[in-house]
Amino acid sequence: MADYEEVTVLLPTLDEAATVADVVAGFFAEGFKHVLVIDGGSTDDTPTIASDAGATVVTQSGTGKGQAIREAVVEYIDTQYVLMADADATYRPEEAHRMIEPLLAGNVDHVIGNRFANMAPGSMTKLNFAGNQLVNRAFAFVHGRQLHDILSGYRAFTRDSFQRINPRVDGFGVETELAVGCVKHDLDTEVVPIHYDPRPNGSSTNLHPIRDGFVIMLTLYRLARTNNPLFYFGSVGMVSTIVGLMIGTYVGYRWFVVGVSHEVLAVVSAFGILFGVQLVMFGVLSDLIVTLHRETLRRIDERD
Ligand SMILES: Nc1nc2c(ncn2[C@@H]2O[C@H](COP(=O)(O)OP(=O)(O)OP(=O)(O)O)[C@@H](O)[C@H]2O)c(=O)[nH]1
Ligand SMILES: [Mg+2]
Repeated sequence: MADYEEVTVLLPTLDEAATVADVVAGFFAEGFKHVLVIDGGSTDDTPTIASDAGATVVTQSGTGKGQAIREAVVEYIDTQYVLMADADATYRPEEAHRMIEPLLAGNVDHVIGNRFANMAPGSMTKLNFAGNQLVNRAFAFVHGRQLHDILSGYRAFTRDSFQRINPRVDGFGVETELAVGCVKHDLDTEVVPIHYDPRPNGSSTNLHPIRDGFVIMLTLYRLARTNNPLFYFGSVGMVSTIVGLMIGTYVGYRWFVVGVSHEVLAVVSAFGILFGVQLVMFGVLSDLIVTLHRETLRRIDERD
C-alpha cells in the first residue's frame, strides 16, 4: 500500500449523520492517515459521529461548500495532496487509490473522478443528469477543454495548485471554479473513471437543482471573462446586434412597404447594432490580450 502520509482526505459535511461514519471509516480502511471533516453547522450529530470515527473535525467560519473547502485547504491542511469527496456515501473509498495515484506519480496537478463512467441507477435524478450534461457541454464549448464531469465532488489535487487557482465562490459553484482554474492556469489535469452510487436511505441532499444550477451556469459565464473574453463579450454583443437587426428590418419593412415610420424603434435598432458590434470588437481585443498574457506566463514558467 502506498504511503499516504502526505495526503489529507477532505470531507465537507452538512447534516450527513446517516453516512459520515461509514465514509470516514472507509477512507481509514484504505490506508489514509489524515481525514479532515469540515462541518457547515449541522443540526444533527454529524460532527460528534465523525470525530468518534477518528476524523479531525472543524467547523467552517462561513457558509457554503465552496467556503468550507477553501477554509479547510488554506487554514487546516498542511499535506502536499488533498483528496476531496462527499460525506454522503455516493463515492467509493476503494477508488481513492486510482484518484491519488497520478498525483503521487508527479504527473498531474488535478484529478477529476468521472461519475458518468459508472453511474448506478437512481444515483442522479433526470433533472440533475440533464443539468450536468448541459454544464459539461457549455464548459467544453466556452473553456475549450473536455473534462467530462466538471461538477464531480470526487477530486484530488495538490495543495499548491489549489492555491494557484485560488477559488472565490462560496457555494456549489466551487467545482466549476476549480475546473475553470485548471484551464486558466494550464494545470495538468487527469480524468479518472469512478462509480457513483445513490445516497443511502435516510440521507438527503443539500443541493437545490434549479437555484444551484443557475449559480453554476452563472459562474461558468462569469469566469469566461478572463478565460474566453471573446465568448464573454461576444455572446452579448451578438445578441444585441441580432436584436438590433431584427428591429431594423421591421422598421425598414414598415417604411418602404407600408409607408409608416417608427422613429423610436429606429433609434433602438441603431443603438442595438452599434452597441453589439462594439462589444464584439472589444471581445476580439480582450482575446488578443489574454492570448498574449498566456504566452508570457508560459515563458516565465519555462524559465523557472
Ligand atoms: N461544510 C459544508 N458542507 C456542505 C455544505 N453544503 C453541502 N455540503 C456537503 O458537501 C457534500 C456535497 O453536497 P451534496 O448535498 O451531496 O451535493 P451533491 O453531491 O451535488 O448532490 P447529491 O446528488 O444530493 O449527492 C456533502 O458531503 C454535503 O454534506 C455546506 O454549506 N458546508
Ligand atoms: Mg453528493
